[in-house]
Parts: sequence; C-alpha cells; structure tokens
Amino acid sequence: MIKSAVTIALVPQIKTGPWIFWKDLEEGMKKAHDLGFDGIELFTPSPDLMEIEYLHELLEKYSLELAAVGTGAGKVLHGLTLTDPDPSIRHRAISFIEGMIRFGAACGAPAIIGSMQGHALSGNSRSRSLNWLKESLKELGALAKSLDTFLIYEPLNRYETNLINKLSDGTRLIKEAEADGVKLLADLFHMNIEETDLATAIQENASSIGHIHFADSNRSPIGAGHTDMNPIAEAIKEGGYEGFISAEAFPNPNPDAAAKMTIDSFNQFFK
Ligand code: LER
Ligand code: MN
Repeated sequence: MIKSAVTIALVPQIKTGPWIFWKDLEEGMKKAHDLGFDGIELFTPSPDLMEIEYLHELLEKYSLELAAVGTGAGKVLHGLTLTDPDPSIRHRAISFIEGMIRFGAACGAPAIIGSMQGHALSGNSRSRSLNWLKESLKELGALAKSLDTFLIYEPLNRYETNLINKLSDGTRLIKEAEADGVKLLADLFHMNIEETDLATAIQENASSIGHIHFADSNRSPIGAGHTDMNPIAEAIKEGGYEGFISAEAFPNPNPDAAAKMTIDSFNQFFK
C-alpha cells in the first residue's frame, strides 16, 4: 500500500528548512490526522527528545504511523558525518545514527541518512570517502535489520553532496556495500536537479526504493512547481512501490495550506 506522510521538524536551528510543520509535535500530529495523512516523518535534535511511550500514545491517539526519522541534526547541530577524515568524528556519527535507528525502530520506523553522508573533501580521495560510506551503510543497515526495520539512504543534489547524486549510483553503492538492510530515498526535489527523467529513474531503481520525498521542482508542495507528476506517479505505482510518500517541502505559503495542498495531490495521484 502507498501511504501519505507529512514532515514535522522539532529542531529550532533548521526551522527554515523544507519541513511542513515545525512548531509543536502534538499540534502537527492533530493537523496531519485531521487532513487524513497516514503518517508523520520526524526530525528531532536527538534520539531522546521524548519518551518513546509518549510518542506511542500520540501515534495511537491520532491514528498515525511513524513513517521515518531524520538524522540531519547530527550534521547540523554537531557537525558529524560518516565521511569525515577524523575517525573520532566518523565514530560519533555512527553512534548518533545508531541512536536514531533505535528510536525509529521502537515505533516501527526506519531512519534516514541524508546530509550525514557528508562529502569528499579536496585532498581526501573520493574512493576513500565512498568506502567509509559503504562500511557505515553495511554496519548500520545490519543494525536496522536486526531491529526489524531498514535504513534509508538518500542521494542528494550536487549542491548538498558530491558523493551520490542519482538513484542508479545509490543502487550501485548499496550493492557494492553488500548492505542489504538499506533502501534508497527518492526525493523528487533532488531528482529534478539530477536525473535525466524522473519516471525512468524510478522504474530503473524500483526494487531499491524504500521511501519517497514529495516536493515539486521548486521544493514547494507538489502542485506549486513545474514537475509533471503523472508519469512519476505511474512509475511509482507500476513499480509496485509500497511505502510512504512523505511531504518534505517548504511550508509555502504557510504550513496549513502546504499540508492541504500535499494531501490533495497525494489523493489525486495515489488514491
Ligand atoms: C533530507 O531529506 C534532504 O532532502 C536534504 O536536502 C535536507 O537538507
Ligand atoms: Mn529529502
């Protein structure tokens, strides 16, 4: 089944990022429920922002699933990446992500590695960076698998990483890493910058995709840019995708309108 989700960010330092709701967890969850979303995707500063029991209660109260948890705060707040040349920073990055994997898994959700993949620095060979990334994905994917979930790895556009920008390179990376607990995140905004054709990229990588970020060409909610969703939605459905399509978009013109626009687009293309 294809399910809808909306992002809630609880990290004040990234309030200007592409997240629909960011003020308050319960308020965001109530709004998500009232609009008919199936789940929420959470960005927290750390794995222990709230008691798991409290989150369980709220998820039950508002009939929502936890779609995924983001790990970006590890980079934004602590400067941690999996490809930092300093082994102690790589080690702390792994520990941070392990915590987030356990946090998500306690509610049946995968964690996402996006900006924490880092990038290859000049003078620091690209293959060395990719090897660190592969080793980390293998280790963290195995942890996720042991907790009955998976790990999500997200190719980002060229302005955010110089490691992996396209889905097909992500599929190859996971294979080379033999990281079988890892799936790819197809973020339509990044794909709009990097892929030759979004629908073809989705078709060709269908078996690797485990999560989708739903945003238009300008990273506003779907419907507010020039992405042609028809062939993309067809490719997602024909590829047998079963997972969340989650609104990671700027809250334009405001969070409530962006959430409404997103669920209307989701219902138009996926119901
Ligand atoms: C995270 O999912 C993402 O897409 C990044 O661009 C956020 O900075
Ligand atoms: Mn994304």
